Amino acid sequence: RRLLATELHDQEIIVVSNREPYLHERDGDRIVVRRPASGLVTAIEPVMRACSGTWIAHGSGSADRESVDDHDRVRVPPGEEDYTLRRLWLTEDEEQGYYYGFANEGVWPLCHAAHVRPVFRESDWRRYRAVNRRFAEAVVVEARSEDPVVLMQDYHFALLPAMLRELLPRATIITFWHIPWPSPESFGICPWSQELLRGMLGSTILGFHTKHHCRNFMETVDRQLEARIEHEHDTISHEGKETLIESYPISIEWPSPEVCAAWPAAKLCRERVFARFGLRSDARLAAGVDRFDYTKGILERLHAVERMLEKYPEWTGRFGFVQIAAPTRSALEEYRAFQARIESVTERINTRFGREDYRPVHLVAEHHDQDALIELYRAADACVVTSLHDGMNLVSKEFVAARDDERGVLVLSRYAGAAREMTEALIVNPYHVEETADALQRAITMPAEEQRVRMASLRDTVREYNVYRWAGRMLSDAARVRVRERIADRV
Ligand code: ADQ
Repeated sequence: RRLLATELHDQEIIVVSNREPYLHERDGDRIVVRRPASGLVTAIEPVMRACSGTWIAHGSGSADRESVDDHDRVRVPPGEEDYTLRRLWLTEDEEQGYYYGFANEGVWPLCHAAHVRPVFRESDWRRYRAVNRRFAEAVVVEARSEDPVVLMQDYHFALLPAMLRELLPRATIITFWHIPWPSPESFGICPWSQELLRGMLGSTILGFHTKHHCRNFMETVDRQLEARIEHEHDTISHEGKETLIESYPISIEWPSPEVCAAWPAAKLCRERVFARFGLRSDARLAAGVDRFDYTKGILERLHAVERMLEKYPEWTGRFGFVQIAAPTRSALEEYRAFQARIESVTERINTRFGREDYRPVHLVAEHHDQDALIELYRAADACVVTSLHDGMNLVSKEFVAARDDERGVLVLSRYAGAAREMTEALIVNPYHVEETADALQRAITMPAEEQRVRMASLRDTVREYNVYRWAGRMLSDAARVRVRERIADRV
């Protein structure tokens, strides 16, 4: 964190993301501030606290929508006020077309191999373009210099880099794509694939979580645009501008000793969670924590739990699976149908294996605060991450960070970017129900010493490759490119 602050000394930093890091909600007469369930916010927030700057995002909290003008700025986090949050308020049409339509019914399924068909509507595309333009103009309004470092976040803003490049040619534009990049064939079905690629190539640096996503992106450009690709230097030159394509695996803020000291003991967490879900003291507990999204493999996870109970009947009455799922994008039919399906499968498993005083599956479709997540992570014998496709997956890293007792087993999908680093997890193919059920069985029966060895090694990895390293590497690459560009300007 200190290194990052040094790296950023005197540098103007602007972050652009769809989601805001703090939602101001009205609760009667009070305004309550809430952090959304979002991997992106989890990752960028500590960086912004370290370096100040301005974060521009779509205002989505209900509290002050009516009472603010378009140039709405607040200092956050509440009480600490380390940086400025500038909120852009979108109209319902804009939100519908840009966010729900093009970004979440188009690009999200396009980039995730989860077998949900993307939907491309001309009207959504027009809104997406217009909203990207509004954000580009907002960056110009907020910028205090002609060459800020702008960190663009994610698939909501594929067009923004090239738009901003026109408005602020000397800006250093770092775009981080938080979701996977698919194969050229998969991406090619998008009617506006070339426009998206051109937009992204306005970036100085384009970051993905893994080398595999970088390679997919370079191949996609190779097939679709007239561009020079230099694999040796990981660069793409297009219309006189060079973009560095690099992998930066995202992570979490590693908890400080003071933070860990304030956590309740793992034993106490276990007692509380067991009491809340009516589990016997000798039972085993597995947990899942996700946004309620079809890419997270929650259905496949339930099938694996069901198969495990079927195959190892000795667990009936002595095993609980708690799935915490934060409702997300509920305005979309696909998401509502998915949630209903999960609820009905949960019901079926509970009817099949439950008894009057016992339910094997507990589905809690709610957003939880940080303390509640830590309590669950520390209580569980296993954390189950079975994403069908995931850029990285931060839940797996949060679980490991919460286990300073070096207990607990991570079951992790091989299709999550995290599987590349977290090799001591039990790695599964989530589509393979039998394999995942056996991994669950192995996790909840793993001897303490094996748990310790695996967990200690996972903790070393996440501690070292934390979110500051993610941001630090990106920003020092940006600093190098900046120096090179400034020298080239002079000659
Ligand atoms: P997400 O798809 O949101 O992120 P993930 O990385 O797992 O996925 O992050 C989810 C975050 O939300 C975690 O910090 C988690 O604790 C929190 N969360 C989940 N359920 C919650 C609940 N019920 N209550 C409260 N908090 C909850 C996207 C990509 C990922 C990538 C991240 C960061 O899809 O692949 O890892 O961005 O780049």
